[in-house]
Amino acid sequence: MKLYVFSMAPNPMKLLVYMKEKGIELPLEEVSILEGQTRTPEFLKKNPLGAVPVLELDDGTYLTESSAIIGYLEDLNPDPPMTGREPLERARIREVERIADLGVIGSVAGIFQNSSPMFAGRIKQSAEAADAARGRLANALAALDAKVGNKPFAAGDEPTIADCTLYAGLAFAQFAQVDLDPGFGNIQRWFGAFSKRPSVQ
Ligand SMILES: N[C@@H](CCC(=O)N[C@@H](CS)C(=O)NCC(=O)O)C(=O)O
Repeated sequence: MKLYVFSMAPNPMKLLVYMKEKGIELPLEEVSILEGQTRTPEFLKKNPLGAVPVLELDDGTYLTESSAIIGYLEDLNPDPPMTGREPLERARIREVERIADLGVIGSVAGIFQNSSPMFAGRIKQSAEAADAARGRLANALAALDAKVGNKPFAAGDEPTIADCTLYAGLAFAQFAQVDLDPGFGNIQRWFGAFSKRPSVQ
C-alpha cells in the first residue's frame, strides 16, 4: 500500500496523526496542493475529486476519503482500538469526531478559502460566507468544549480518532491564522496537552 498526502492539510493530517498513534507505517508520497499536483490528469485518475489523502491498494485500486481510509486501517489493525469498544463509547467517539470534522475542519476551511489571498484566484470569495463559517466554528467549539470537559482525551481516557481529527482541525486553524476564543478553556487545555504527544511532533 502507498499513501498520497499533503501533510500540512487537515484531512491528510488527521490520518497521519492516527497512523503515528497506532504505530502504522506506510510509504508516503507528498502531493502539493499549492502546486496544483492534486489536479493533474494523472492524479485525477487516482481520485476524480482531486483531493488527498488517497490510499493506493496492493491490487492497484485507490481508496479515498480520510474517514474511510482510517476505518480500513483500523479494521486491519484493531489493537489498540481507536474507535472505541462498546456501542455507546463508539458512538460518543464518532460524535466528537464528526463535530471536529464538519464543524472545525469544515468551518476553518470555509473561513480560509473565503478570506485568504491564497484562494483569491481559485474561488469566488465571499465575506458573508467567511462570517457564516466563523459562526459555525464558534458553535462547534462551544459544543466540543462541553463534550471534552476535563477528560484527558477528546472522547475519554484514551486517544481515539476524535483526537486525531480535532488536533488536525485546530492545527489547521493555527496555520490559517483563525483565532480560537480563549474562553474555550477545555479545548485549549486539551490542545496544549495533545500537542506534546510524539504523534504530532
Ligand atoms: N472528504 C475528503 C476531503 C479531502 C480534501 O478536501 N482534501 C483537501 C486537503 S485537506 C485537498 O486535497 N484539497 C485539494 C485541493 O483543494 O486542490 C476527506 O475526508 O478525505
